[in-house]
Amino acid sequence: MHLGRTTLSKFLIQQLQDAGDQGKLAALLVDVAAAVKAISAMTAKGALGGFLGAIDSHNVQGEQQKKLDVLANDAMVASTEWGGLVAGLASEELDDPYVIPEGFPRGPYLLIFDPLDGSSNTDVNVSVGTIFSVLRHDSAEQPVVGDYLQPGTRQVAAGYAIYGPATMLVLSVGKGTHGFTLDREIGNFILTHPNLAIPEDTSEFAINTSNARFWEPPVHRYVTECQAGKAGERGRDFNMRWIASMVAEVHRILMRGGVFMYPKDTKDPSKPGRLRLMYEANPIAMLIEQAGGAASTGRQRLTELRPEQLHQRVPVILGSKNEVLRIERYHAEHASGHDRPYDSPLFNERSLFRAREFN
Ligand code: AFP
Repeated sequence: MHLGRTTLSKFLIQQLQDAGDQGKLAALLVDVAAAVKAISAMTAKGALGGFLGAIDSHNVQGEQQKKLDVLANDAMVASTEWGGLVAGLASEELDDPYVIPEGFPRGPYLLIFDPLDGSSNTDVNVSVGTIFSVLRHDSAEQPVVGDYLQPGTRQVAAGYAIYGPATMLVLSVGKGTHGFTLDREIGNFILTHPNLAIPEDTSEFAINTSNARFWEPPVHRYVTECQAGKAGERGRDFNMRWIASMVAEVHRILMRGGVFMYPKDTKDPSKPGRLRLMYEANPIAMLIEQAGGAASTGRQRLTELRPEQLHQRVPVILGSKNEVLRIERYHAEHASGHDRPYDSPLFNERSLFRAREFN
């Protein structure tokens, strides 16, 4: 790989040459990249483009939509609906899956996306992103909602764009996680961060601490220990970040390690977490795992969760492997009534609750 020279298209041809789908997955990812360039151009214009502010409509989540939410969604649909690569689309901004219009051929993939994640940050000029997930649909039939409800382990590709000081595309087709930087002058994504690897340990955590009163005990235990620093159980100081834009937090973790938590809380019992499984948690979890990190609900590997609804929410704990393992252990110890150090007899070889072994 020639750093600074390999384009996204060349990289995908190399990574998918044995994929056996006549290059359709590579072509779909190139179409997604085209939508990302359009969204990047809109976000970069800010107030000058007339793209800021909210509109008088709400999405299926009941959230008021920003102009850019809708424009980004339109860009993703317009770039991918026509090429004969997808059987259907699903979006945070669309109540139901998008049916490919008559006259456009259908293809073997389902594309699921959050067109603009972190959009509450657009009006304050903080980095936002687009998150996407690709699943297979091998039937010639029109996909129904159930066809989208596949666990994250079935993803054939996942990625995000981050619209920051630079626009970057970070993606995986199951062979590692790789970062590309947009060269605006020539309109190409150039490979700048091949084979991203998350450090197994970290001293940096990200969580919205204003929700502390709603957290479950294992999360309280973990955050309290981090805040206790050198004098506490962890014997070292920790740093905290919260940007309120998941893509920005995840990008930092992929660059230097860390742990991101939007855990289950009691703030709204009807919601087991804030983040959505299909188009936020699962694609990000694939990228994190492909970079050597871990992604969990706190109680199980996130990508093994069997989806039940298209817009369902899920608790998310992801990042540096050893910290995610520790938080899972705290959940297991709490479940067994042993919120004590790991040397409890319950956690010997015969234990019922053992931390997940990462191979
Ligand atoms: P928006 O897209 O509504 O801004 O939500 C962004 C997000 O889903 C995720 O990107 C952030 O990590 C999280 O919400 C921030 O949530 P809080 O606003 O509760 O901190």
